[in-house]
Amino acid sequence: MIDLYTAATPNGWKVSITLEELGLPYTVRPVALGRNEQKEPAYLALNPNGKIPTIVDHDNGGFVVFESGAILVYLAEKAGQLLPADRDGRSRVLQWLMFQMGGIGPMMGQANVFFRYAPEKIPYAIERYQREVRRLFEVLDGQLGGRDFLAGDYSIADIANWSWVHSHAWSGVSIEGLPHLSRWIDAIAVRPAVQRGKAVPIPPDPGTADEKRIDAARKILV
Ligand SMILES: N[C@@H](CCC(=O)N[C@@H](CS)C(=O)NCC(=O)O)C(=O)O
Repeated sequence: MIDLYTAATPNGWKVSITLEELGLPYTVRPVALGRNEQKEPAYLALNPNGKIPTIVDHDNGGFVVFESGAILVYLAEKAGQLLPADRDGRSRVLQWLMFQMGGIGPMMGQANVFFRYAPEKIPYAIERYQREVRRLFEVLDGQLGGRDFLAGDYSIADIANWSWVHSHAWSGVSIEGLPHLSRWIDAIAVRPAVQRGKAVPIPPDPGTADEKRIDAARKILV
């Protein structure tokens, strides 16, 4: 059994979607980011960076993995799926996984901070991050032209990027004029495992979701 320490955010969904796709049993351990539980000593002992997600694999002597990209690779290798075994195929998937970890995630994260959460609206910062996110979306669109998925078969690279990109509206970045990216977002969204993983840990309440997200994010950012 695997313990998944998570919250309802893109980096958390990457892992719950991967676990669902792989059919690996897991127990959800919700971490209340708004109450800063991720900075408590017991959690920092698992994840020195004080962020979600983290997994503890009790089938492997309680082995702990933090950093969502590393967790995805660990799970895919454990199950022997969603990451090719051959060197070139594996490298292609890792390239697009790193693209998400080093580009899409940090840039969309900053776009969200300045567009949604910052009490002071700074046009230069909002435009800088939104422009960079749009540029990265165009790179994804180019890669998806003529292929169904980012790197061969459906893989952890698709899961990692999708978990962020599907919420482009929250970052205030349009996907208009990017037909391959739009088609890929829709195709992944209807996968049953993706829908189950996206509902972890708690499906957001549609009525108050925006205010709750902004409120929780502001508490973390102070
Ligand atoms: N590079 C880390 C980033 C994780 C991350 O930023 N997690 C956010 C939620 S998406 C978090 O825990 N924020 C709480 C905080 O910063 O205190 C990963 O990919 O695991």
